[in-house]
Amino acid sequence: MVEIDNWVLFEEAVKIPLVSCNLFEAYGLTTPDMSIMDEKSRLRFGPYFPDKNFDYSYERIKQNYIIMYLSINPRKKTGNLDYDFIWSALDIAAEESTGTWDPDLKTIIPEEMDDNTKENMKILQAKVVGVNMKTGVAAIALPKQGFEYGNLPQLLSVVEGNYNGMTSAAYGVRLEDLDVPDDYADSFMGPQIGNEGLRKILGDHISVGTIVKPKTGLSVADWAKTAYRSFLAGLDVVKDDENLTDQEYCRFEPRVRAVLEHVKQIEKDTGRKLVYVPNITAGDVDTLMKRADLIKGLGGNCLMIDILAAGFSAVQTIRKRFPKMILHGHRAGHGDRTIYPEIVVNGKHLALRHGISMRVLALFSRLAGIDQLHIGAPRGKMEKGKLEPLENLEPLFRPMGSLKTVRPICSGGLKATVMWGVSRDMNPVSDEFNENIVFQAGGGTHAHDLGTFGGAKSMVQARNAIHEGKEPIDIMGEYFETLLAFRKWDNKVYVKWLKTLKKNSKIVVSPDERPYPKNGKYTTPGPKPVDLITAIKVYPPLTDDLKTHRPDLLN
Ligand code: CAP
Ligand code: MG
Repeated sequence: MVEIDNWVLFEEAVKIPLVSCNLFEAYGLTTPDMSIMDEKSRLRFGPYFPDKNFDYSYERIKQNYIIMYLSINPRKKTGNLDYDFIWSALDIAAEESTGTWDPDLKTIIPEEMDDNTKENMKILQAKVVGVNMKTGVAAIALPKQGFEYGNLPQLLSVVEGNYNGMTSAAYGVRLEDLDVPDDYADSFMGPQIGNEGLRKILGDHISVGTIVKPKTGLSVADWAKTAYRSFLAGLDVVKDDENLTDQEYCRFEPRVRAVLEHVKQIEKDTGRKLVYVPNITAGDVDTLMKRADLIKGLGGNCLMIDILAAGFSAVQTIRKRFPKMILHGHRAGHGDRTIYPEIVVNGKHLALRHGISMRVLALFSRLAGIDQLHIGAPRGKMEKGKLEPLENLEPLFRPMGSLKTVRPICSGGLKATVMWGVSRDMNPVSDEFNENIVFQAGGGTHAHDLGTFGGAKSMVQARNAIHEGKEPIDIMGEYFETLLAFRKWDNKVYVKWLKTLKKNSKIVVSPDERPYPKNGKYTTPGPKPVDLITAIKVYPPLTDDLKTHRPDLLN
């Protein structure tokens, strides 16, 4: 049984902006009508009502306050939704600034209060500065003087603070978005390499990578061999899984030593630049530092941290100590905070928006100094569609002081066949490919019919095709790895390609075993295309495919 009596779920959905803009406008906020509050509430919440001289201009508020955009399912107090909603917003504003649950504080009686406290009290009150009564979003502006600059956990303690656990405030409250003043943003180190830096290191196209799979069980030798094959075939990035640190079955030190040796060898042989992403997440900061020092000493260029499991103090510390390393942020555990229930009432889908959005966690990560961050992906195993990853992308690129931008990582259940779609989906403004992403596939690389090397090749072939503006059908006859990927994972497109074949078509049906050279410029020829009669001899499964879809070609 679902008890919904006490819930007020807004029927109009919250629309999260996908491009950087004026958030007051984007969330459809209007000035709150404080006159609807009764005398008692006015007395209690007086300081948190903006007074009549309050300047509501977005830019002014944004540069002076940290603004929380909250979806609030108000606590039902009177049954008057407008009243209850504003009451909840005011209760949150009070809790996160100069108030507490009983406003009648006598810590210092006014006669005793020194001038500093008096001044502070005036400055530090949060204000409810905007509401959208249709979607249930309220903007609460917290004076920037209430924050310790450069201290991300302190920011979290406020904006992710007590309010969402307070029964008085709301039945479900979600931090949808956050605005921070430029000078506050600049008090953080932010990304040191960021999207632009990564483009310079890995090239002006999608970075392709893998997570070595299976998740647990590979010995050091097998793990390193898999990483080697992945890099050799052409992947830019090979990473530890989020749960792999220094377990007995695959120790950290021998693993990273073995992988970095391969990396150095391939870099030397080919002149390519590679990124091995070792997971340095540890139980204490000393060990974390030791692991990072080891990587640096061995010539590695990247450190991965499970940002939520390790915590933002750890991320900030690593950023400070290793300003020249690429910081890769894995978001394992975000779902506890970012995913909320949806219920169907009288056939209508209503959302109990609660917790914190991944978008805000992305913004935190950027402040803390992450250079490339998992933001989810459409067409895979994590998100339902493209909307949520796009919502998470925006704070990585929005103007924020002089902070660099962050390279988004799309990962989770992906494979080469969806790269075209994902790259297009990740463009918030048009249907053109967005090449400013890292595209990762674990299962999608190592479960390829030709194994890790072939799977990695299919990823590189897709990446290069996208860069050249080619579609899957244009290259399927050219690369056996791509053909096999589509045959396994996207039969519809595979069949579409079969339909394009002609009697005299020539196709490639043998693997490309060449190591990937710098900029993809091979000096030796790849496998030769053969006619269809030879092709079905070399790769017999093609016979059945042609029998089913193109019997005319077999006559
Ligand atoms: C992907 C992955 C990543 C997810 C995390 C995994 O493997 O290694 O951790 O991408 O999700 O363990 O699931 P597969 P997100 O490619 O085999 O799915 O990127 O959404 O944070
Ligand atoms: Mg993983």
